[in-house]
Amino acid sequence: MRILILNGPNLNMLGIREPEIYGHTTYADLCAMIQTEADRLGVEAEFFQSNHEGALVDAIQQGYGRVDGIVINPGAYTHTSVALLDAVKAVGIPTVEVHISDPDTREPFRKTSYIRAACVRTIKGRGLEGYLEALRFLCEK
Ligand code: CA2
Repeated sequence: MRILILNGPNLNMLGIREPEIYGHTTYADLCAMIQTEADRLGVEAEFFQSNHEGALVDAIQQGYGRVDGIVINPGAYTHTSVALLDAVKAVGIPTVEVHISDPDTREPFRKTSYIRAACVRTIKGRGLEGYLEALRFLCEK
């Protein structure tokens, strides 16, 4: 089983800025944490982060026929991107939406998630542990 872990804009800044919201763990540490859980579960994890919407669409499309699940934190594109929604719908790969914070309890503009409609589950407000939960969920499906 192969799972694609996608992170959207600014998530490469994890652990560097806004630790009160996103914590002190860096993006590299996050990938290492997920890799450890993937090893424990016996699944292959593939990582990709981009600040560019089209690059994330390309990564989702390239998963077609190749990966069994996607874990995605689309960052701010959660609240703006019909293109990411369409990409997840187009490939039909079981996808879990993850947010470190709970966007529903923050500014009103964070309440909309376009991608949610195409996802099998949303995990939010659980910190980085949410990514591990998403991985376990996809493995149990
Ligand atoms: O809570 C989440 O995971 C979000 O997807 C994070 C996005 C935000 O736009 C969503 O509303 C909720 C922002 C990611 C920015 O990440 C940073 C990490 C460290 C420092 C600055 C930004």
